[in-house]
Amino acid sequence: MLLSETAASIKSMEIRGAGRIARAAVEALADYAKNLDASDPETFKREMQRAADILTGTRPTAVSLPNAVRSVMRALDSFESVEAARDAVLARAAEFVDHSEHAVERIAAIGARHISDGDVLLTHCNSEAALGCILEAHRQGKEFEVYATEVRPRGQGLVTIRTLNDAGIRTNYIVDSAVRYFINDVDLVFVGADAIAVNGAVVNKIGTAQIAHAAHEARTNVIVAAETYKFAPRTILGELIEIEERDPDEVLPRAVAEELPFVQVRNPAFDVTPAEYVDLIVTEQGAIPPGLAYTVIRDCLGWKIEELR
Ligand code: RUB
Repeated sequence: MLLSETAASIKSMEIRGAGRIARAAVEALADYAKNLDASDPETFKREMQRAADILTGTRPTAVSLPNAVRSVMRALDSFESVEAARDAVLARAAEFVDHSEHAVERIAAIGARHISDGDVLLTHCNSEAALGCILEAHRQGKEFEVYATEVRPRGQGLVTIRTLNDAGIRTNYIVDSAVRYFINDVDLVFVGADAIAVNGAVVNKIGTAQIAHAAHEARTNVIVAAETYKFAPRTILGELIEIEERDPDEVLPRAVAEELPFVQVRNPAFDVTPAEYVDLIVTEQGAIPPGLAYTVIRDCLGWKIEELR
């Protein structure tokens, strides 16, 4: 897919979910590098940076996107010719996609260990990593059922229930506001993440924080399934993760909104779940408590507090 097409598809959410967004961006960057006609390495790097900026500007919250793009762009730190730079970008992009796919498989294997026969799970939105754990437990022959939320306003829950249904997993489809009503029947909440801050706070689809709060109150464990590139390095500098606010039309048809001049529709796409409502984060490197988020940022992403002083 062309760079502009990929950027448009990410923005319109045809390509969605933090992991898929990251892989699509990296593939678009590789494709752009393959066809980029540049007279010298400096021009090549400049044009690549322009492409990288277009991709990272599409959706602001999923940190997997800038992390993935940065990991490919790091291949351009030193190079002698346009061809060498191109090869380095292509190799780094292929490596990222391969790593990402394996990470999801590894998370599925680790996360599935936490699911037992007879469990009732709840999942919110449509996370490849969280669903991976649920599908793997099912493949292993474990018997359980799932509650899946609708996910207003974009309805990602429909994608989730199709996947669960196709796998033959007993599923209850509920509106988002029914979570607290059912939470006492639930043993384990499984969600994904768009970003994880250094303090272990998890940014995920709007509604996740309410679910985690209800789960905490009911003493139901919350497990977050997230690749290490979902951790947000710049939060160690005190930067906050930007929460995307999407078009009001997604919530209320424009014609109706126009009849209500005193009403403003707010449509944040994500929210922040405090670390104290998260019991475990399952990464491809292993399962960690949220308090160990800094070690992931340091050891897996290479950001050290000491070097930032
Ligand atoms: C998707 C969402 C998902 C995370 C993790 O939001 O919040 O839970 O991105 O998904 P949107 P994954 O639909 O707005 O992109 O595990 O697939 O990376």
